[in-house]
Amino acid sequence: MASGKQKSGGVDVAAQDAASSAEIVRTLKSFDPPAPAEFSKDEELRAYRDMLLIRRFEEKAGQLYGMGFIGGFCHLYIGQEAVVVGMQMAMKEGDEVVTGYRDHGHMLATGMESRGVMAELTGRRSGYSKGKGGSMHMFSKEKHFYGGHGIVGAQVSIGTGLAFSNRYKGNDSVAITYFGDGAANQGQVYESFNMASLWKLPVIYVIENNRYAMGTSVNRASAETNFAHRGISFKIPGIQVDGMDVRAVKAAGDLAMKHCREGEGPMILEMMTYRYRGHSMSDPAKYRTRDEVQKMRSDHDPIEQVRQRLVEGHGMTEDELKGYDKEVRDIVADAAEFAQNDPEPDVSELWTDIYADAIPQAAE
Ligand SMILES: Cc1ncc(C[n+]2csc(CCOP(=O)(O)OP(=O)(O)O)c2C)c(N)n1
Ligand SMILES: [Mg+2]
Repeated sequence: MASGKQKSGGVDVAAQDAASSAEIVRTLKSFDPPAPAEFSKDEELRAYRDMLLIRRFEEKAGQLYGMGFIGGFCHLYIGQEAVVVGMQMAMKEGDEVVTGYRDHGHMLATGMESRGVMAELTGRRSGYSKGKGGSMHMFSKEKHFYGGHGIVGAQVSIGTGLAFSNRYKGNDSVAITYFGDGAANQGQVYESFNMASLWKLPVIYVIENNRYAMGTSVNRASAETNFAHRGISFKIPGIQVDGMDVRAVKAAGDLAMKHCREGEGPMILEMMTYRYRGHSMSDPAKYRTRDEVQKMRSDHDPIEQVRQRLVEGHGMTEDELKGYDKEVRDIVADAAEFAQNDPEPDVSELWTDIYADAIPQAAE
């Protein structure tokens, strides 16, 4: 159409375009993915133990589900453990976590008790929501864990709100907001991105790209499959991270925490990860091959990577590692035992925890 410099109502469109493009390039280039963190033996051991706890807990939850002790929805996190554990290692007291429905790993990583999480799964009164919430609805104010949300993407605006609250109060806490590759296509994600960037809110958007949303692969559902670039229009920098390597996650977490705490606004971390189990407990698994799953397990397992480094790099013996395995198995066995024997909630609990203030007529 027009050639040369375009003018529109006196506005220099070409100059605006150039400025905006330069800004986009700056946003993209401002962060190179950092090298994986150097871990001491203690840090490797912490990562090993914390990831193993999540793995064994989830395996047990899967068994209890099969035995009929757990009802309703249950989404296992097996395979993705390095993401929450690496991020947790980069956090400090007061930082908040919010996530979707694949949430047991996030809870355990924040330090919530295995007994309380398992008892909630079995619908018992000592569960985190008194047995009335189940897998997707647990919270812990003490551990700064804000759920557990079944509506895909809902946690993104909640996490942005947490960050707004931190900014308003003038503290230096960061809201770590986890969501999936599928959730990344939700509209409210982009409304949140806009506000977070505009107001420079301290929020880290951790996109757990496990390549599938239920049975739909990212390539079938997403026009742009590089989720680290999803913030470009909002001037939010993003990087892709090897989410199967807990050291890479920790290094990226450190970088993003610093960015947020220095008042630079939000950041996106796209974690390249993989779930080994089905989307939920009922999954026909027709959308991927067994070989694909097997290859991820044998070549990239996050726990095995740490195990190898502990043996080869830190001279730990198999017997020493078995001691950690046993400790974790004992915690999980205790939680399972507790969750099967704890009583169900009393019928009167049907009327509690519905409104902030109890309604007298309801109690009658
Ligand atoms: C608003 C909304 N739409 C659809 C669903 C049904 N649903 C549940 S999980 C899911 C897939 C989400 O995938 P992803 O965000 O990649 O997370 P992942 O399960 O891989 O952890 C869908 C579509 C829902 N719960 N909420
Ligand atoms: Mg997914």
